[in-house]
Amino acid sequence: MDVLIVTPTYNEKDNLPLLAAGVLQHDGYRLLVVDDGSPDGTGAIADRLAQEHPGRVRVMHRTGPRGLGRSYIDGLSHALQEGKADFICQMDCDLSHGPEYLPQLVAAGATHDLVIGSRYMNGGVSVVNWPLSRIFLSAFANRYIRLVTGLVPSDCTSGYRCWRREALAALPLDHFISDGYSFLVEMLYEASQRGSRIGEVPITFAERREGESKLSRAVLLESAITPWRLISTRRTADRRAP
Ligand SMILES: Nc1nc2c(ncn2[C@@H]2O[C@H](COP(=O)(O)OP(=O)(O)OP(=O)(O)O)[C@@H](O)[C@H]2O)c(=O)[nH]1
Ligand SMILES: [Mg+2]
Repeated sequence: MDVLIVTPTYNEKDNLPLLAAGVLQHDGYRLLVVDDGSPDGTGAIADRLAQEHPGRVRVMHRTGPRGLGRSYIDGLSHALQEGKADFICQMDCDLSHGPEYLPQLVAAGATHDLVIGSRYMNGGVSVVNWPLSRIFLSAFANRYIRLVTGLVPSDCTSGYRCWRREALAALPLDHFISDGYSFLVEMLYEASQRGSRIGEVPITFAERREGESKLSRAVLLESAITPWRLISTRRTADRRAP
């Protein structure tokens, strides 16, 4: 079984070596780093890791406009073109997503097309070191998205996911519009529309210890609009259908 982990990076020089070690401890797991020309030299560290682990670590150096969604589109498209991996996972590089959960996500992939590492499976939210304001924001965002779109998973904004290759290949990656967290919501919505079997595995999310968050006002605004855009596109498509 071949598992490829795709992680986007922007200024993660201290976190990347730890994440790589956590991923590579699992047999058969490979890592694809999608770096957006990080000014802190993350790209060079990724190149060094690729040299140290030939065949297990690869690096994409992006140029042009940076962004989480764009990076995922490039990384996931590469993973699909390569055509080797049975499972393709997405995870943040800031160690908020513990690599120790990966085998559980992959195992659940035996009976699901998409498995989400969820912070919301125990009633409350499983996070370490989050300020109350962040907890409220995340809980509100998830309720809002579920209410507007009708999505069922408890954690629609989690960036920790494992896809069966075929389910990922069925998504219109090139047509996605959103870029921040919304990109994750758009992926989930499209997968759900295509009848993907979606499962969840509980995780505890740890706030980043090193580096800075890239959460911006523009990203939040996009997140507020995207659920409405997704359902209106759906309605238009329904009306056009014969
Ligand atoms: N390639 C690329 N990666 C990005 C970009 N913005 C964020 N990332 C990465 O995406 C992942 C999630 O970003 P974070 O900054 O942790 O955002 P967050 O998790 O929403 O915010 P925190 O709660 O502060 O961790 C990390 O691995 C980042 O390095 C970007 O523009 N390009
Ligand atoms: Mg983070």
